[in-house]
Amino acid sequence: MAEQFRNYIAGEWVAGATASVNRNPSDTADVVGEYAQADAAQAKAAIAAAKRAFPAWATGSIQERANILDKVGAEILARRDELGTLLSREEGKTLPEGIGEAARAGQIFRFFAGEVVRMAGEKLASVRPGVDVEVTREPLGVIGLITPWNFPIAIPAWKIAPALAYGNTVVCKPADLAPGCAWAIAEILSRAGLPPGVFNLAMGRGSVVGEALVDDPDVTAISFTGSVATGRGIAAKAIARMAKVQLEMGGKNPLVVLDDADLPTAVNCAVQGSYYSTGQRCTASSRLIVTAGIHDRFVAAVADKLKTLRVDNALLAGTDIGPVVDESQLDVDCKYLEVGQAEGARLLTGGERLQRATDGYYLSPALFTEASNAMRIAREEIFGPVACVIRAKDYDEALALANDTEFGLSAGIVTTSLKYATHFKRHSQAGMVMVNVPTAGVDYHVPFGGRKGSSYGPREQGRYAAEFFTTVKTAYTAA
Ligand code: UN1
Repeated sequence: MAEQFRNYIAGEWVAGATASVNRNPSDTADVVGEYAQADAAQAKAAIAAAKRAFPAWATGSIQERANILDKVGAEILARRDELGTLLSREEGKTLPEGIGEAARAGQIFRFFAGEVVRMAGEKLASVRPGVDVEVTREPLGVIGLITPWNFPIAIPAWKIAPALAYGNTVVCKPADLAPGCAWAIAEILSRAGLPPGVFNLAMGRGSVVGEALVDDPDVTAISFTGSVATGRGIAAKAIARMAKVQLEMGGKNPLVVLDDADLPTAVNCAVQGSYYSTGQRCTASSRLIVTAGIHDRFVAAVADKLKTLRVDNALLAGTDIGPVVDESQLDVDCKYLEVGQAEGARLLTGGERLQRATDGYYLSPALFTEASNAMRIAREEIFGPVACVIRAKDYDEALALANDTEFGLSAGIVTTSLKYATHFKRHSQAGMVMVNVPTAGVDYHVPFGGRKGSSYGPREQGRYAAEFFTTVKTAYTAA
């Protein structure tokens, strides 16, 4: 029988109403475990526990809070290989990527351990003589966290750590498809000295647990990462009841390659950004916008490189690209391969279902050329190992194409020109701009987020996380 993993509510491990099977996408015969699924009543119990725990946590010792977060970070870092292996097994990114992501989660906890004791306010003179003004930050209350499957340890970490650091209590609902890493974080938190109810894990379906969090008046704020459609639905409901909301959603990130680019750098940025982690990153570059003078050389070099990549079981040494996360995502990817060809783009290489020693959702990295920015493959987020090349006559046209999208998360340029790099940094309409580095793969201590349809609300990560996880108070005192 598969191992059973329970929810963590009010400091107790509790069985769910039902359970769901977490399966390894590299080897569908391999069951990671059976994970509890909360029903609406259990979600409510988690919210109630977080509400009860809030006053004491919000006003308790900041040294204790910092110690707990530091301890959690240290344990995640010490266990990075084991947690990274779990991640790769449940999600399908390669082992080096899984271990790297686990390490990132540990660093995030340690970063926010430090932030706990660095929270500062402001003191100003009032325009009225004899009056002082103080501006301070306070926690919000119970925060509902809804996290995706594609970064199953880093994204829970980058929402849980700041939420707790700034004095909030938490109910976390991880993705149904890959809840194992969030469960592991919950298990570490359960031994770290948190008072019961400060952190609760309620695994289960978005339509049940997610909805309970979004609708409950006791949940003050919701931070969500996932699809555009789900995000829009959450925003509408949250705003209707005046809850604070932070959304990280899709991307259709451009990587501009100019004639003066260093070709190996351009190829590395394109291949890393578009195909690593199986293209399942909201920061993935899916539009390669290439100026005429380098276009053919770039396309040939990327196609050559893709042929050398090994697509196989995520846990095998030497695998460059793991499987697609599940059958329904594979269907989406394959549908877009058809759509692109029907629209007139040329599928230059890849896009084939592959059989490997273990039965998994393997797809070879697909590159379209002769794409136009009007095509659906250039406008809609695919979330798979699929990218398209769009030809541009010069930098100005490339910039215009890069910005011609509903999204605005990350945008990259490969160039040796200071003039174009500087102009692109100023004029890109994305939240994050990358010069000679891939669009995906971000640091943990600086703001993360986008513009337009990609994000809503304050940025995540770094000290900017305080914008979402706290509220500001302005106090006036006449002495
Ligand atoms: C990264 O590119 O390092 O869901 C992080 C996502 C993003 C995280 C990307 N929120 O893909």
